Amino acid sequence: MSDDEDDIILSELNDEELVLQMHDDLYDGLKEEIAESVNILLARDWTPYEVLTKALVEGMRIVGIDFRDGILFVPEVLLAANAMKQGMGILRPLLTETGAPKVGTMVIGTVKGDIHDIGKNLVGMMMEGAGFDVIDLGINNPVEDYLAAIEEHKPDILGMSALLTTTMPYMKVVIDTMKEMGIRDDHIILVGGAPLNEEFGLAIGADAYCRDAAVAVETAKEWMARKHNQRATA
Ligand code: B1M
Repeated sequence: MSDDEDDIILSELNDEELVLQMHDDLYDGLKEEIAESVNILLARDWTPYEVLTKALVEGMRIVGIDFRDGILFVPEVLLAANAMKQGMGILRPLLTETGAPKVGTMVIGTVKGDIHDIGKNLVGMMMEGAGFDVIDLGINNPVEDYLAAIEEHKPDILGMSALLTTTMPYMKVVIDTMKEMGIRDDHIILVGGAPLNEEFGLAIGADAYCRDAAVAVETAKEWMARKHNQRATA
């Protein structure tokens, strides 16, 4: 880090400068600075969702571009991911606090072979904030983990996340197994992750593909309403 960067006093930057500085700090994996900046923006009355999307998610998007282009490597990206998680840790209680009555239960996990969890964690937080009980299975889940959690928690919604083109087909393994067991239609199945799209989601037999965490919440609510209507008219 240069002397110039050492001299930056985060609280003296205006909002726009601070957000750009956060993108740089995330890129450099500076978790203390990220934590400080998140707190500064919150103290300036930014909503937790704005801090999340404009500062953290956008910063990670930039990291992703340089990772793709071979400018950043796994160790640096891991540091960036840790800094992102530091920021998310501060936002988590704010995003999950809700006065809303419980609207349903979701089991969510990243599929087998895949250890990316930032996006999944965001979806979990936002779903909790919208009044869902969320059971997070973590990363690298074989079909057996999903089935055990479905059996134990009887969720309304099963959510799966995959960030790799090599792991996303595993979602179909889970759905096909549920079909074979005759339990597919007992649950709403939502899928997400950067390499997926709507076409893929429908092709593997999911109910919907969710582009981001906000869409996941909206989609979950829509499908819960449909489920209630179906019950009412049955
Ligand atoms: Co990885 N990685 N990575 N990586 N990594 C990607 C995904 C990649 C696109 C980077 C690139 O090349 N541009 C690329 C995949 C290429 C491909 O498959 N086509 C890649 C690669 C290649 C790899 C490794 C193979 C690298 C290597 O070892 N050589 C390796 C694989 C490890 C494994 O999983 N087996 C690897 C490792 C890692 C790290 C460990 C260093 C780290 C993960 C740390 C962690 O998650 N704890 C990492 C990271 C951070 C990334 C990038 C840079 C960022 C991912 C992220 O957190 N984004 C990523 C680049 C990219 O995605 N552009 C990349 C921020 C997050 C908020 O967005 O996860 O998309 P996202 O989640 C969004 C939506 O997608 C959606 O909502 C979220 C919030 O809005 N969503 C859901 C996600 N899940 C959902 C589930 C739902 C609904 C919506 O359920 C209902």
